[in-house]
Amino acid sequence: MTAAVHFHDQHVEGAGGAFRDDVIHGLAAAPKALSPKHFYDARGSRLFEAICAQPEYYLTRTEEGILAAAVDEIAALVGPDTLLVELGSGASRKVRRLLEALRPSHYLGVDISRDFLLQSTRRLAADYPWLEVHAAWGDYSAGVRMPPSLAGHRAMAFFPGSSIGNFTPAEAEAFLSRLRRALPPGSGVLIGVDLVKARDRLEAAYNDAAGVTAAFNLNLLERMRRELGAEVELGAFAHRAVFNEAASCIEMHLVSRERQAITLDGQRFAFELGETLHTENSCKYRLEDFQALAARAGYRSGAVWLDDQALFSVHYLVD
Ligand code: AVI
Repeated sequence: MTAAVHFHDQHVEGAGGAFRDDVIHGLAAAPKALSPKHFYDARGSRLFEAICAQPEYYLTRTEEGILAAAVDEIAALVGPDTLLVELGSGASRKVRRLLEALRPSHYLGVDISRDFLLQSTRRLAADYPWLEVHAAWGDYSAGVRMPPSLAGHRAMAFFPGSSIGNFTPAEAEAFLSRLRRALPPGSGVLIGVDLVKARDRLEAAYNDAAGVTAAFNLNLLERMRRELGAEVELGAFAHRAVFNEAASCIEMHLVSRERQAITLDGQRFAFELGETLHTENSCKYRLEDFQALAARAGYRSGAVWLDDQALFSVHYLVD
């Protein structure tokens, strides 16, 4: 760790331990399911960056366009001398434009992928010597914890990419409400939310022609093999992403191509032909439904920006 980045170790158990427990629990469940947070080991984080560059995955570039157009307005709303907290900071690319316009006094990146977090916060510290850079290694979905040295700073949480969509609406509401309680009064949230649109467009974004999303999904099985010593046949599973209209979510699954089993720690988890392991929900909102959800969590809408095709929205929520 270089002196320029203040590191806060907030991971609760060894990451491998949490993964093992969740995999055993998820494979024993009916239907079988695993939290999407486990996608993001170093390889998964790199694959996710590659997904963001795929032509079908409109989310990233659309959100970046919205942020570029709105950044001065955002800076005026937020004001100077804030603490910018980035949730799921990953490569910390989108935040750069915000940092340059807002000139916050402090930055805190929170991410589950330790190596990725360290690399990206070190780069921020090198590129913005006027900024006090903090890195919290942990699972923000379990609740954001402010490092004691940063408590009391008026903050703006930046939660881009429609990662809120990876929670169910009930979980999203609980998450926002916990986030509001974790941040000092008067803090805001700048959050990217993907919008409901035609099925074809949505499904194409999660079934890119280059197969990057498929590799990202299948990487979960590789992680099981590599980190947990699971016996699993990668070629015996296929990637599937479909829009569940009733739930307004893209659902990702790993579909068993045959009758088979995954063996882990001496336990055998049988799969029927066609049976799936549900790996992700990516919920899509109507504008008014998301605003109502945020209101139930105690936030009012300070501003909302859309692209000209209304594919994606960026909301500034105020306490
Ligand atoms: C991080 N999250 C918002 C992405 C999404 O679109 O739900 C993860 C992802 N899964 C497949 N492609 C991208």
